[in-house]
Formats: sequence, structure tokens, C-alpha cells
Amino acid sequence: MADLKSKFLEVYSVLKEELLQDPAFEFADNDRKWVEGMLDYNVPGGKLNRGLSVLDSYKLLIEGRELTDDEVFLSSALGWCIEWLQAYFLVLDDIMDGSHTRRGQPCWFRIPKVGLIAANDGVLLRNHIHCILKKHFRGKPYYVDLLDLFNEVEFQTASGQMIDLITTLEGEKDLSKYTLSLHRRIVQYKTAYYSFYLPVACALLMLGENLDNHVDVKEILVEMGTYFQVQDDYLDCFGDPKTIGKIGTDIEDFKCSWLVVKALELCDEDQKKLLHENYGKADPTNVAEVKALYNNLNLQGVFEDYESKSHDKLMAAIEAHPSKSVQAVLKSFLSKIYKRQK
Ligand code: DMA
Ligand code: MG
Ligand code: MG
Ligand code: MG
Repeated sequence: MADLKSKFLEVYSVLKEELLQDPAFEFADNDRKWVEGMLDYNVPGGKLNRGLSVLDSYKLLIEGRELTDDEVFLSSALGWCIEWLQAYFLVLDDIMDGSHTRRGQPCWFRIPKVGLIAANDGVLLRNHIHCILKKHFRGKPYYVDLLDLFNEVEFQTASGQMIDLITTLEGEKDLSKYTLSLHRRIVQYKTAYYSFYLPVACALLMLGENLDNHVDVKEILVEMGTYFQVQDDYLDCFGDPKTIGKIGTDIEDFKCSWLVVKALELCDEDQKKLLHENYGKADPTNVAEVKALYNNLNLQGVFEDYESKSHDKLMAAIEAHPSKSVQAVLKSFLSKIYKRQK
């Protein structure tokens, strides 16, 4: 696997070079420098779980034999398309969430010379995906399905981001609408499809599979993605910024986080009043009040309980799947995220 990871990393340089030489645009040296700097800053610095999962899933699905160089390259290229998609969404997400750091460095738009040029860089990152797909997959029988897949998942993610954002609108700040079912709807769309379903769907398409025959796999992956975003919500408040590489903003941003939903479920009338008075305010004193309440309600313990129950439920669903190789793909994915600290 270490070897596959280094091969995966090599593919990044190849794809970047191709994009910098794309004849569709007459690059001047300065433009090329900007794009290269922007890519290096935003694309490869994460955990790479999503990207590596395409390669990992493909290998598990073909069972046994070694991958050819061509298969390694193509599954890595699709993995990188997902990392590009992620970079595109994160660059814009950080602007909209007013975040400060990402992956242990300032968010791209916080770099003084970048500012809102980051919005167009996000659009460029999005366009790069289609340049990569065209260059390497245009001749494949599954090309149209691949385009449909990326388009559909992008639409789902942007729609999830929309509902994540419009629930926080000023003047409509109303905690009573924050329920587990609203939370589930938000995280399923904004996170689960692109982070969990997309990598496995890419591997299935490369194998010539029809995605309509794999709705059972999709359901399990969407469940796993929901669990993953609950972890993200938890880490936003309780994670170590040095480890997760970002400073949480969910309380300040009045987000429909899993933590606030649980707090609302568990609190008494006085605590509810305190939450209403302090949630969604930028002042550190208000934020500290909310965090103190989360501690009083033992949300860490509530989360640990949720984490182990979700794990058991997911395992049971995975083990009920008829295909051993699909089980291996799903277990591999789950083991990468169970009890993650970042
Ligand atoms: C992010 O949700 C979802 C997408 C599609 C980027 P988030 O704002 O909770 O993510 P983060 O905590 O990484 O900013
Ligand atoms: Mg965010
Ligand atoms: Mg967000
Ligand atoms: Mg978050």
C-alpha cells in the first residue's frame, strides 16, 4: 500500500504538468506560476483518503491479481479528480464559513494577495476535473457514465452546502428547526455522496459495472458518510486544531451541527435558554458558554456511544452484503475513519 501511495502521489505531478500545458488556454509564465502555486496549496495537502480509496477499492474489487501500470494510473487519476473536487469545495466552503485555517495553514482566501480571487480559483479547480477526465477517459466506454457521475455528485454536494448555509440565515436564527432529520439531510448531501459514494462508484465504473446494480453499496456508503460528518462536527468543537489542521467555526456560524442537535435533545429549559442566548455569536465568551454546556451535557460521552453504535450497525450491514470483495472495500473504508482524530 505504501508503494501504491507513492505511485498515487507521482500521478499528481503528471496531471498538474498536463493542466499547465493545456493548449485550450495560452498560458503566460505568470499565469502558469499562479495556477501551479494554487494547486500545490490546495490539492495535495489533505489526508488523501478519498483519492486513495479509488485505487484501493479497484484493487480489492479485481481480487488477487496485481494492477497493471495503466490501471494504477487511471484509478489514481480518478482519485485525483475527487481530490480536485474536494479542493474546489473547500476553497469556497472556507470563504462561506469564514474559516481561518485548513490543513494546518491559512485558508487560501486568507492569503493577502489571494482574497476573493479564491472564488475564481475554486471555479478553475472545478474545470480541471473535466480537463483530466477528457484527456484520460474520453475513449473509454464508461466516459459518459463518469461525466454523469461527477455532475450528479457535484450537484448533490452544492445542494447540501446550500441547505447547510440557508439554515443559518440572519433574522431566521431559530434553533427549534435543528433536528436530527435536518442534520441528516444536510450531511448526506454536502459530504456523503462525494466523500464516500464517489470513490467506490469510480472504481466500479472502471470495472465496467452498471451503477444501477449497486444501490445497496451506495446506501451503506451514504450511511458511512453521515457517520464521517458527525465526526467532523464533533472534531470542530472537541478536536485538537493542531491535529485536525483547522479551527472550528460551527458555534459562531450557527451551524446545524450534530452537537447542537444533541444538546437540544438533552437540555432542560434553563440550558435551552442559555443555548438560545449564546449560539451563533462570534464573541469568544458566547462560544465558551456553549462549549461549557456541551461539557455539562457530556456530549463527548454521547458521541462515543454514537460512534461505537454506528460502527456496529455499519459492520452488520457490510457483512450482510453478498459479495466478499465488496465487503472488503467497505471494511477498508470504514477502518480508515473509525475513531479518527483528524
Ligand atoms: C464541508 O462541511 C462540506 C463540504 C462539501 C466542503 P464543513 O464546512 O463542516 O467542512 P469543514 O469542517 O472541513 O470546514
Ligand atoms: Mg467549513
Ligand atoms: Mg461548511
Ligand atoms: Mg466541519
